[in-house]
Amino acid sequence: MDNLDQLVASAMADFATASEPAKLEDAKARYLGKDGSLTALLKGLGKLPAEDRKAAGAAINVAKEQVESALSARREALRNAQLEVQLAAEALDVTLPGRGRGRGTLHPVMRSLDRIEQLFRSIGFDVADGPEIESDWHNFTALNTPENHPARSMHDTFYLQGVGGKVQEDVLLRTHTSPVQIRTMLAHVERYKHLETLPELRVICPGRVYRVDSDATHSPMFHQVEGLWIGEQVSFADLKGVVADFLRSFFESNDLNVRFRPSFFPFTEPSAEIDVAFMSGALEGRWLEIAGCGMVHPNVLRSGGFDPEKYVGFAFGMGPDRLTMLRYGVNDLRLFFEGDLRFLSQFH
Ligand code: 2NM
Repeated sequence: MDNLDQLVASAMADFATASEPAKLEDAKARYLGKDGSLTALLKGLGKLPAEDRKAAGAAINVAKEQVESALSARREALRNAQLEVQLAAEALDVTLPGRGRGRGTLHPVMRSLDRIEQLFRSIGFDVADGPEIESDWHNFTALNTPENHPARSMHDTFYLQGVGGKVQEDVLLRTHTSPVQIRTMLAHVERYKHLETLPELRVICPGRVYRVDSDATHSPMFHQVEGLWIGEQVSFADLKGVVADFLRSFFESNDLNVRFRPSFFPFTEPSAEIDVAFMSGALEGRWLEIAGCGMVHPNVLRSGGFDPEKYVGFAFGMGPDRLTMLRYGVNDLRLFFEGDLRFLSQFH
């Protein structure tokens, strides 16, 4: 049957030119669908003379099988082609180098604190910390700061609010790390109360402190390191030696001038301001205020549980933020607290 062969050839050609699945299914309908030409031929079998029916039926079925197998071959070819396109679009270049993961760096102030701790540990100091939310007694009263001292005013100190938003006069953000010194003194005295003479107490207290103050050189949160050495024979000369030695180690410079200038703090008597002058670099020869210090006031020793008739001590306080600025040549304190990685990642 010539026209059956033609029909098969025409179906194959239509399938081959169907460029996408929907068009292929349209072409299939034209041959195998309800109104398709092959379907029509099968329906017409009944009208043939009985003796022709069997041969014609067999020939039509052969043609139908050929069309069906051409159809499924084309379906698979289109599916494969579509998969190729999708794979090409979603291709990953597994040979590209990874993006990597930054390991991060220590904050420059934390690097200074690590250095400071290491240097003081090497001369026998312990490192202590304590709460940042403090009682008025630990932050002021125990440190010989009288009831009407300006540092107690709302202007300098962050007081906490209790239930109902009412300010709690007694609860505050510590304005210095000295309350940790008080806590450490009390714990030391308690720990060694069975001894006739207490072992020497040498401790530094690094940490965050808070004051109501904010400009290019003041941040409402900043850092402090306070040191304390209590014993039976601790002198102002010891204080000078420890501090001057520390500063020369910290700045890795032996030509560093250190001077002590009389000053006042409620918690020390006598008290002094500590200045340094670098002998080279941008700040050469200029005296810079770097720390405060003094002999611990008898009232403070008593608050810490020490008998001021028997024990003496020195204390000092310095700002690691300022020390870090000097060490790295940073001129704006706020850079430390803005969290800008372009700045922070420069310190390794
Ligand atoms: C300073 C200056 C002078 C200081 C005093 C004490 C304590 F608790 F032992 F009394 N700790 N730190 C002190 C003394 C701090 O900072 C400028």
